[in-house]
This record gives sequence, C-alpha cells and structure tokens, in this order.
Amino acid sequence: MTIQQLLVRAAVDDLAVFGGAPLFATPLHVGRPNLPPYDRVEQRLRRIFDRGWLTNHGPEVLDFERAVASHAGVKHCIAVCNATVGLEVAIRALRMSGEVIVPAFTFVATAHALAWQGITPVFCDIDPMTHTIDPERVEALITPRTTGIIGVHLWGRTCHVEALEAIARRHDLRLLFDAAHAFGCARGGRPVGSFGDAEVFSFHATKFLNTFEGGAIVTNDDAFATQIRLTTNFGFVDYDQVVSIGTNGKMTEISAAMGLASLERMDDVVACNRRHYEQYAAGLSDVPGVTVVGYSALDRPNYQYVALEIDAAEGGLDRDTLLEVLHAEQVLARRYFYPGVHRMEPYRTTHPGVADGLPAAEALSRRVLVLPTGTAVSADDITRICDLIAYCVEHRAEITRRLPRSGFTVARDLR
Ligand code: T4K
Repeated sequence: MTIQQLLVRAAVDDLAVFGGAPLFATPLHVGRPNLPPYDRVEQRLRRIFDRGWLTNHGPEVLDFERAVASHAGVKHCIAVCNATVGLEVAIRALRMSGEVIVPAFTFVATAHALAWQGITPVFCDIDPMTHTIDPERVEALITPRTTGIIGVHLWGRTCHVEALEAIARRHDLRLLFDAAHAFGCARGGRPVGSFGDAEVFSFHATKFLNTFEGGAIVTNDDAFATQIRLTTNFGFVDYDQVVSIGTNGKMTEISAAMGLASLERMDDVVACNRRHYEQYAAGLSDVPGVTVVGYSALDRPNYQYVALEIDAAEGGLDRDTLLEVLHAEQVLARRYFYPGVHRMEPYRTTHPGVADGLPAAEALSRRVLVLPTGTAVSADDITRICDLIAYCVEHRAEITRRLPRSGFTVARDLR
C-alpha cells in the first residue's frame, strides 16, 4: 500500500501528532545544503594544501570572485565570510547613517547589520504579492535623517527595483539590495547583482549556492569596490599601511573551493529546485486555503525556497496547527520570518507600536510556511508531503479540535 493510499484510509489518530508512527523515518529539513560532488572539492582542497595558502585573497578566492562577478553581470565582486558582515561593510562603505528604510519581513540580519553600527532601521511594509518592500510605502517614511534604502529579494523574488531606484534618485539616497536569497536569479533578463549601488549575496550552507559560510558584495562602482576591499581587510593598503578603519571580512580558500565546485553544478540545482517547485504547485493546487507563492513574469528565480501561504479563513486550518502536525511527521517546515523583525528584540522595544503600520508584513508572518526542497529531497517525498497537507486540510475540524492552541514552539534541536 502506498503512503498516498494509507493517508486516504488513515484515521486522524494515526497522525504522529496523536501518537502514530511518523510519515518519515528521518527529518526532512528546509535548507539542506546543495552539495557538489565530494571529489571536486577534494581536488581543490589538495591544491590548497600543496600551496599552503589558506586565506587572504588566495587563488581560489580570486577565481571565485571572477566567477561570481561574471554570473551576476557586474564589474566587481568581493567575497566575504558571510552576508551579515557583507551587509555591515556595504552599509558602512556607502556611508549610510541616521535612518535606513528596510522591509519588516526579512531575516533579522538585514536590520541587525544597521543597528550594529548605530543606524536606525525604519521598518517598511511589504507588497503582499511579491513579499518584498512596497515602494509605495517607502516615500512616506523618508525623513531628514534618512540616508538609504535596503531592498531584500526575498525567496529569490526580486524587489520592485525600478521604483526603488527612482525613489533613491529623487531623494538622493543610497540603495543597497540584500540579495542573500537571489544568487543566480534575474529580473527582466538582467542578473541580480547590478541593481542599486551594490548587492550582497549569501553563500551560507542553507543557500542556493554555498561556501559553507560566505557571501559576496557585488557592484559596478570602482571607487566603492576599492573601499569595500579595504574595509574587509582591516583598511590595509600595503604590508604596514592602514588608511581607514576596517574589519576582517575575508573569505577563506576552502570556502571559495566549495563555491567553485558548487558553481559547476548550478544549472542542475536550479533544474532540481524548479521540478520540486512545480510538483508542489501542482500537488497543492486544489487544497483550499493553501497557496504556493508564485513568481512574477519578470523573475527568473533559482527556486531555492518553496513558500506557502496558509489562509485559515479559506481552508479552515491555521498555519501553526499545520506546522505542528508536519513537525510530528518529521517534515521540519519553517515559518520564516515569524514573528517579523519588528517584533524581535531590540526592535520590539525600540520601535513600540510600529506593527500598526505594517499590516501586510503582520498578516504574512502568520501565514507563511516554507517547505523542504533542494537536492536532498525526492519527488516521492514531495508527493507524500502534499498528500499529508491535503489530508490535514480535509480533516481540519477534528485536528483543530484535538490540538490545544497553547502555542506550538519549534525546537531548534530537531536535527
Ligand atoms: N539576509 C537574508 C534575507 C537572509 O535570509 C540571511 C540569512 C542573511 C541576510 C544573512 O546571511 P548569512 O550571514 O547567514 O550569510 C538560516 C541561515 O543560517 C541564514 O543564513 C539564512 N538567512 C536563514 C534564512 O536561514 P536558521 O536560523 O534558519 O538556520 P538553521 O540552523 O535553523 O538551519 C536551517 C536548516 O538547515 C536546519 O534545520 C537544517 C539545515 N542545515 C543547516 C545547516 C547550517 C543543514 O542541513 N546543514 C547545515 O550545515 O538560519
């Protein structure tokens, strides 16, 4: 008997959340790395050992920077140790200060990179269709203290770039894009990388392309690129000459080797992600209250995230109840970016009442659920997950009645 048949016949009692055996023997994570073939990394590692050159702008890093710049269609790429440091350095090099407008619906690092250096993040609502910063709300937030805007290409869906560029020009503001999710994506045929003053990619283990930890700042601006290079290397211009304040943002050789090996199979990863995305979209298309978030015709995505919106009013099953059932079945879906950056500390304290002006971000943070995908997930896994979700929605009345609404919390140690 297939799992599909089993689910059709199963009683709600058989769900793992009520004591049944979990659907999956081992956890299915969101964010399992897309790993390159081991021997491709090993070959590079051997060369790193032979050279005895481990970091500080070695040949692997320089090759990786050239490759990333070429993929992103930009003149300059500066590889960094992670995107958070990349954002901090870019913000500083762009001389942002005072207040900077950011979307409320993003990973907390976008706001932390500002607050870390004494800049106030001003939270802007999002466009509920694209989940990215709503340009129509940006202008109302500009004050004499505003120096910049940071857009986030969330889930690899590009921001309303043209509208943001126009606002930045009109008000003489710097424009930075947090492109942590968007390496390999394009908008209107133009690769993500060359929008605004600069863009920052993340190459964290969970990202479309990974360097274990890592990131890159990309730009077409020569002077800005020089400043970034200085800043990521303590401000050194020579062995013993420091010309400005800096930090250590450098990428290591082993990270760049991982990145170069991963770049070789980038097209395969997009194809796999796309198949998975389309399978989820088809498998959930008839489930009431469940929408697989789509892409605009302008976007060429990397399909790294499969994000759902769960509309309890339409389907009768709320997001957190579904999450609780999925986790019990070992499907470790994530409610990124609940409860919203503006509701996390220190912003909850420093920005009291700000949620009132963020209706779209507030609603979305209660609806979004991100599902496992990527090369570690199989088509059969996806079929079973779709069937499970459909089953939960179909039996929502009984499931909801039996699950206490005491606030399911996601354990971080489910690994
Ligand atoms: N801007 C945006 C919009 C971002 O989303 C991020 C990062 C950043 C900026 C900053 O970029 P970085 O400074 O990190 O380069 C994860 C990532 O740590 C974070 O990079 C990412 N966004 C965020 C969306 O997701 P968590 O707290 O969800 O990570 P964690 O440890 O729960 O991992 C998620 C799942 O991935 C685990 O359940 C299992 C799997 N996993 C994870 C790791 C690290 C693996 O299978 N293998 C692994 O090595 O933040």
